[in-house]
Amino acid sequence: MTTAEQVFSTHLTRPLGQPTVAEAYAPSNIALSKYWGKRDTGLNLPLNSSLSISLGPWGTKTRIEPSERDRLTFNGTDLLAADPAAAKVWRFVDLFAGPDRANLHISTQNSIPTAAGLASSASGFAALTLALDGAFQTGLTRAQLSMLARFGSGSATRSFWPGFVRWQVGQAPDGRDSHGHAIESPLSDLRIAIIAVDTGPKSQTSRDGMNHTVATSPLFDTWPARAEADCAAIEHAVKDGAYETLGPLAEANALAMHATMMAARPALVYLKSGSWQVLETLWTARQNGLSAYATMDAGANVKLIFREGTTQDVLDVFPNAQVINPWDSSGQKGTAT
Ligand code: 2P0
Repeated sequence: MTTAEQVFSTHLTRPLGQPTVAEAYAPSNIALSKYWGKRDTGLNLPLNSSLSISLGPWGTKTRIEPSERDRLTFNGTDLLAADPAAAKVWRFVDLFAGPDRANLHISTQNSIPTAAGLASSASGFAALTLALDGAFQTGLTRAQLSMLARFGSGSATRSFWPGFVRWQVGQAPDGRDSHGHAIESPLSDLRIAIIAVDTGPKSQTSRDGMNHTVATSPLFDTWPARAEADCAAIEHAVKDGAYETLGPLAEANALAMHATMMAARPALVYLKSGSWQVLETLWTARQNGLSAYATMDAGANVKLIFREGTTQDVLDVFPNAQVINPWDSSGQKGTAT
């Protein structure tokens, strides 16, 4: 059985050498075709492929520098090593840089507005992986870095490129072919709106929720094949610029994921009454001609996809929506402190 340590040692020369100062940015992403369930928890391998759109300026900037002692600063505040989020980061840094690595100061800054209620382990682990790559000059390809970021968080595989990205499920037992790649598309006018419903902590982490759904939901048997088929159909729509195919497929895929979670025992329900209100408002507006579609992740907030020309119509229905251009790279400016 392959271990995470063996995978990292296969791709990275040991010892890695002395680090230099490096900084990197990665956007968060939202899946249009979801990842929910693992075939291998140790190697964090998914049961199906998934496909996402990046969140442009909403992401994470991370700076790494050599330091006398290990130090992790998140949004300007130092985190104790025992903090669960910090422990996850240091575990990943140890995997990447090896057990005898130099001490590091890692500063990370999230540009995602707290009020949006979107925590982002995806952009966090992608930016950390890119910063480690810069600090140790590994020479790995972006696909290899995406594959390694999977060990921090599965959705991080999709945060290495702007725009549409597919995380290929892969076949190799050690997961070397389970990573992201960019998908070219004529849909450069696709926009995302975040409709914040609840900004508090979620009821269960994605990781626990996923494992609980796989273990107990009687609907899960049909999920991996359905999700793989949805991902293939969504990829075709993305490549063909077929927005009117993409939107309904993405919404149906998200609802199928939530139905599968809700069938778990006990039920796993991330959506709240406010989420349903947004969906009902959207569905009514759609009957009246609005061309926008919804997707929801492991939380109560609703995200809409639509074309740039529809932005004002979306804002008329949802005045508090925060609109994002997935290809806006302004998030790369500023410093990680
Ligand atoms: C996704 N989500 O495809 C799905 C849809 C949330 C709902 O990927 O266990 O934080 O670290 O691999 O990546 C969130 O799960 O989970 C996620 P791990 P991750 O975006």
